[in-house]
Amino acid sequence: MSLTVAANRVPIRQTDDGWETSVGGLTTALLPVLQEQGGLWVGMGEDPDLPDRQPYPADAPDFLVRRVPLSDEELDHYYYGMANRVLWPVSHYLIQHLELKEAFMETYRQVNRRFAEAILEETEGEGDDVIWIQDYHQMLSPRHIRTERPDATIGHFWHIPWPAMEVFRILPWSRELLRGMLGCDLIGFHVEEYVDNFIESAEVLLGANAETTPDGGVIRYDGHETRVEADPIGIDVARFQQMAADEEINEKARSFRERLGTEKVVLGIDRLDYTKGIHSRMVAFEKFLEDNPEYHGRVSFFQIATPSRSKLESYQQIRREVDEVVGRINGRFARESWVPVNYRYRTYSQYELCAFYRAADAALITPLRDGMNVVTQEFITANEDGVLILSELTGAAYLLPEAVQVNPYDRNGLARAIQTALEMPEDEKRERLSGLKATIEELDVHKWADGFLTSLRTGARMSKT
Ligand code: ADQ
Repeated sequence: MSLTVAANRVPIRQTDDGWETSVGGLTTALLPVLQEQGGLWVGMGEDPDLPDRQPYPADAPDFLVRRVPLSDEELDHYYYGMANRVLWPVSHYLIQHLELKEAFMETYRQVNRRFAEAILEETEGEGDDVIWIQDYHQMLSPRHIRTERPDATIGHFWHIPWPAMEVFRILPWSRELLRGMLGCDLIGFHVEEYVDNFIESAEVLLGANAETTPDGGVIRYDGHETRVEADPIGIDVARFQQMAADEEINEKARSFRERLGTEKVVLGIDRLDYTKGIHSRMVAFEKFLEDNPEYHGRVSFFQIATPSRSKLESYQQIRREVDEVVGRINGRFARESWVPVNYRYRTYSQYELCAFYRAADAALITPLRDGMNVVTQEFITANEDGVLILSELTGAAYLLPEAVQVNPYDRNGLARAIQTALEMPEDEKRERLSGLKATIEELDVHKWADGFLTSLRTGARMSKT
């Protein structure tokens, strides 16, 4: 088998020491497959100085990196426009951020077509070769490929929520986008609820014929069959377990706690995105401090937010709002050496994040909506004795009943959950965490990739134990 991956970004980056593969769940899962079997990775080209075709690694190539070069305006409309100002907010039910501009869709069409052309140029489509497209940046390319090559094997994994049909249909291009997706043989989502929403969208908006199966469903449209199924993504469990056992990381975790100087540490780690609920979480922490003066001086909230999509006004706005609420809480409650909210606006290495995960007594992971949320899984794997407070509006929540689940819009409920977490008896904490760990081990990202590719190639999902 030869594998073609199409994702928004290519999996390699240039550093001062040369080229290296980027860190992240998707690359961790797919690079071993590409290295073993050879193949191709297609992604956007943002820098005109980089080649369109780059065999990697240069000295003994395992696979080919193919860039689809984009002009600044194309990047603006396709990526910052259609992907991030249309598909992202609508899929997360945050339609106040929706900017429905025809020019975004026009460029999205062109860029999707160019991705499809790059794939067709570089592949022959023989035997059991497969094409695996990732995420909401490429909804139309499956149909282009299907039209040119009716026998191609095309899969797609949708990493964010698929919204309720009534929300998806707000998009003036909802039918065209769905038709694009239905060029696939298999579409994977994190959880069954998204599968159900997708099936309903296809039935109602396109009049497609759908049948539910034990694994998800089969949609028949325009003479083609598309299977849909839930394949929840995982993390590289072994890597996180290994980091968690590393003495240096444990030393870092201890010194971090000492520096904070409080009995209890509550942690938040996210991309700075309005879907992640960082602002509401801070307001809930403020409420917790209001209601529980006995915790003043005894608990610190440590929030890390990675800069993300910072060119966009809505992201600049959430940054200002978070800065403001941190200032307000600290201005109100800080005393002597105690700073209630510690906030870092920067990126850390996975190694550093692991030390924070180990140090925390509780993780506050409260997105307003999230396809899965893998920070949850990283915390569960790396931590030994903490409590997970998890938004019920995440994909992860469907899989993790042992978490303390909260509605992220419920400020009082969230404030009470913080108290519950900080006062939870040791044996209950251990019991919950061991249930959570068992689930996360099953969700491993390598199993996820193998499972999806097997299902795509054989037309049947591997049986889950
Ligand atoms: P994201 O929205 O990016 O992913 P998430 O699943 O939480 O969300 O993954 C974030 C990743 O970024 C984690 O691996 C985390 O460690 C890392 N990260 C966060 N803050 C960081 C920091 N300060 N420094 C360094 N790294 C940081 C999308 C969907 C999710 C879905 C994933 C995978 O929105 O719902 O879980 O894809 O399918």
